[in-house]
Formats: sequence, structure tokens, C-alpha cells
Amino acid sequence: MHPSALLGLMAFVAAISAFPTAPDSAHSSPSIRNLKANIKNVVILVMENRSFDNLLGGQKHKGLDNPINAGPFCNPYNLTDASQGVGCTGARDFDSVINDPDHAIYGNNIEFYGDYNPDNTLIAEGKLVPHQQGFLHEQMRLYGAKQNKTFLAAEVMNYYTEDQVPVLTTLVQNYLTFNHWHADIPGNTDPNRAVLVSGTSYGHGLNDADFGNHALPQRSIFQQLTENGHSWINYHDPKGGTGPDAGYFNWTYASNNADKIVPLANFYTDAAAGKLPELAYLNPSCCGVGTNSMHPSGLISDGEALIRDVYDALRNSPQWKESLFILTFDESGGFHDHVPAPLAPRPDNLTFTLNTPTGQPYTFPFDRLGGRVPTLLISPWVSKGHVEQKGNSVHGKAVSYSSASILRTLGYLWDFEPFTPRVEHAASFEHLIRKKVRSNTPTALPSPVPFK
Ligand SMILES: *[C@@H]1O[C@H](CO)[C@@H](O)[C@H](O)[C@H]1NC(C)=O
Ligand SMILES: *[C@@H]1O[C@H](CO)[C@@H](O)[C@H](O)[C@H]1NC(C)=O
Ligand SMILES: *[C@@H]1O[C@H](CO)[C@@H](O)[C@H](O)[C@H]1NC(C)=O
Ligand SMILES: *[C@@H]1O[C@H](CO)[C@@H](O)[C@H](O)[C@H]1NC(C)=O
Ligand SMILES: *[C@H]1O[C@H](CO)[C@@H](O)[C@H](O)[C@H]1NC(C)=O
Repeated sequence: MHPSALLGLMAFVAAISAFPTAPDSAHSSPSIRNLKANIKNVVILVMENRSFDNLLGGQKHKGLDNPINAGPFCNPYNLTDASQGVGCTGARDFDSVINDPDHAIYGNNIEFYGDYNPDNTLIAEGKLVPHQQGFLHEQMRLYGAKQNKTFLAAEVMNYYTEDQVPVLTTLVQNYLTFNHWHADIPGNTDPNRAVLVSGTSYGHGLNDADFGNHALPQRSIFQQLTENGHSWINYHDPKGGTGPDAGYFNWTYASNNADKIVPLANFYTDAAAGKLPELAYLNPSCCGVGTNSMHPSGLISDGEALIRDVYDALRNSPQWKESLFILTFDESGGFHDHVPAPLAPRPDNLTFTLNTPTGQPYTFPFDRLGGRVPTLLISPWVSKGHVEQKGNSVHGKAVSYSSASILRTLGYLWDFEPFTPRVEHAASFEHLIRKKVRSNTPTALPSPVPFK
């Protein structure tokens, strides 16, 4: 054997033995058994309206597909008039964005496809694919008359630097970040939150009155866990503005389970006492200054303070060693992201129709995902600094993760079937739980920095 071949073989053997416990594949019995053996408590915090390229765009960590590692990315100021030039992604965003970008379904349409009324048939056939070129155009349409265009470009295209979001930076470096995680609907908050906890928005495409009126009839994770004998609490910031997501569902009230919706302050005392339920679901407050969800015009630094407080409480809880904290966002908020949203199975046969700025109605068939959003797994059971790329459906197809991945995975943890085809075909992530618990997790996170 040639000496270089021998060296190559030795390197190969060394590489194999560096990973003595190669992760089992998604949806497999060993990975499901390992999840069930090690994770007893799940904490889910769903923040508001930020794209991956916006919030994590300045993270230099290897494997993240974002503006600082792969950009810059540019959008024209006007999709039909090239003479107006382009605005490109750049470092430094604002603690508070004052002109909330369009994130209605038609807003996402023009941002992704350059058209308020894209052809659904061509999209479904894969003949019309998103180009992610319309974010700046739509921001100009909404606010161009009253705002300097350079400022508008910075609001919608720019990203936060590592120094501006020290809490997130520390989490990315110490835990697991998904590179391809999308909102389930290219639209507003409440429909996306409903998919996350029930697998469908039940045909809703806007934040309409049904959510607040407990009118959603479908099965939710809250009902399912109650029926399976598992505990849950929906901790809710009393300042309001999101959810409480358990409150969307008729079942929660009809079955007298609304007493499981409690103030967010209880999360901290329950964590300290080791009394967290199996599922702790947290609703932040939204959406103005003084709220903590990161939704414009709430401060990014106030959102970081909430994430740090939740982390510190869990990290110092007696339950930490059996906990999995899922930090995610409901939707991308109309902020630029350069990764197109893929098609996805329809959850049901419902559609949603709304009027667009052209005067033409647009009917959305719920057949594709929304924008890419930041999602992290935080637990002593995940690999330090791991960046997860795409996942696998139960049929072995490589697919992007989405909020439906949460129900897919929790179904393995707590023994329930997927509620909808969207969930059934979602990538699960139980295989990302390691076999050995880590002891090198940070005991506290840095303080957020208010800026500008
Ligand atoms: C884009 O440019 C065209 C042609 O100059 C103009 O008619 C249109 O109003 C512009 N659109 C926006 C959103 O500014
Ligand atoms: C527009 O805003 C940019 C950045 O905020 C600033 O540098 C520039 O001077 C402003 N231009 C005008 C015409 O106000
Ligand atoms: C919830 O369901 C109950 C019975 O199942 C029904 O009487 C009630 O009207 C429903 N409430 C809403 C808000 O839909
Ligand atoms: C949608 O409708 C078709 C045709 O009526 C039916 O076969 C199918 O089961 C429905 N799908 C769902 C998810 O309800
Ligand atoms: C982001 O969240 C807000 C608050 O829920 C919601 O109103 C908006 O539709 C979402 N984006 C928005 C604001 O649609």
C-alpha cells in the first residue's frame, strides 16, 4: 500500500471513531426510543415576525447560509423600473424597526414571486419558483412616500451583527440551529401559530376574530396531551398581543382547560421549583415598544432579555437535565430572506381568499411554506454549535423543516399520530437528541445590549 493511501485510511478510521455514536436517522425506532428516554420536558417559545437573514444574518458560525457568510444579496427598489437601483443586505439593523414590513399573504407573494397574484397552478407544478426579489419594492410601496429610501432598504434588507444580539449569538455557538426552517404559512401571526400547535390554520389566512373568540374547532396539542395523560401549561405574557395560543381552540374552554393558561411570571417560579409541566408553551407580548416578542416596533434587545430570562430559568432548574427548549418564530415578518420557500402538502382541503392591492382577489391553497425563520434547539442533549441542514420526511424525502416538524417530533415523544398531512410529511428532529448529556452548557447568557 502506498504510504499516502495508508495515511488516508488512518484518517478515515480516526474520523469514524470520532463519532462513536453516529446519530440514528429521523423517524427510526432507536432515535424515538432515545428521545423518550432522555427528554421529559419541552419548553416552546414562539417569538414574532423575523426572518432568518434578518435576525441571524450576521452570525459568522460555519454552516449558516446567511448574508454575512454567503451574501450580500440585493433587491431592486422597484421591480419594474431598474433605473431606481438596488438595495443590498448590510450589517447593523435597528433595535426597533418603525415601518413594519408587509407580511400578509399577498405581501409574501410580491416579496417571493414579484406578483400579488402568482399563478397557483404554475407554482404547484414547480414552473414558477420564488426569486425573493420583491421585499424592497413592497417596503417602498408602503412607506416610500414618507421615508428616505436608503433608510427603508436598511430596515427590510439589513441584518443584526453578532454584537447586536449577544444572547442569540451565544445560543448559536453553544446549541443547535436549523439552517432550513420555514414558517408554515406565508402570512400572518395567528394562522402560523395555529399550524404550530394544531397542524392547520383551518382555512384562516389573517389574524381574524375567530382566534380570540376560541372558535377554532380542530384538535390541538393541548387537547391531545390532556387525552394522553400528559401535562401542559400555556404561560402567557399579560401584556398580550400574541395568543394565548391554547385559547384559539374551542376545546380548551368547552373542556374546562382554560385554567392551564397562566401568566408568564409563573414559568419562572415553576422552573425554579422543578414543577414545569411536560409541555411549557410560552406566549411573548406583542407588538409595540415595551413588548418582548421582537415584533416591530418592539425592541430586539427586549426580546433578547426574554430569551435570556427563559434560558436562565430553565438552565438553573432542577429539570434542566431532561429538558428541550425549542426557540422559534411564528413567521418571517416581511423581512428579506434569500432562501425560497418550498412547496409542502396541503393540511386539508381548505383555502383562503383575500383582496390584493391590484384589486384582484387571490386564493391561497396552503400548498407551500412561508419565509425562513430562526429556530434553535437548546438542551444539554444537543451538539454544541451544530448547524442542521435539511431533514427527512417519514418517506425518506429530503425536506426543509417547518413548524409542523414540532408536532411531528412531539408525536413521537408523547405517542400521538400526525393531525394533518402537513404534519405527517414534515421532517422530525428527534434524531438530533444525543445519547450522552453534555456538561459544558453555559450557566447564564450575556445581557442584551440596547442600541441606537
Ligand atoms: C415602480 O416604477 C413604476 C414605473 O416608474 C411606477 O409606475 C410604479 O409606481 C413604481 N412602483 C412602486 C411600488 O414604487
Ligand atoms: C437617508 O438616510 C441615510 C441613512 O439613514 C442617510 O445617510 C442619508 O443622508 C439620508 N438621505 C436623505 C436625502 O435624507
Ligand atoms: C364551542 O363548542 C361548543 C359545543 O361544542 C359550542 O356550543 C360553542 O358555540 C362553541 N364556541 C365557539 C366560540 O365556537
Ligand atoms: C380532500 O378532498 C378529496 C376529494 O374530496 C378527498 O379525497 C381528500 O381526502 C380530502 N383531503 C383531506 C385532507 O381532507
Ligand atoms: C406579525 O405579528 C403581528 C402581530 O401578531 C401580526 O399582526 C402581523 O400580521 C404579523 N405580522 C403581522 C404583524 O402580521
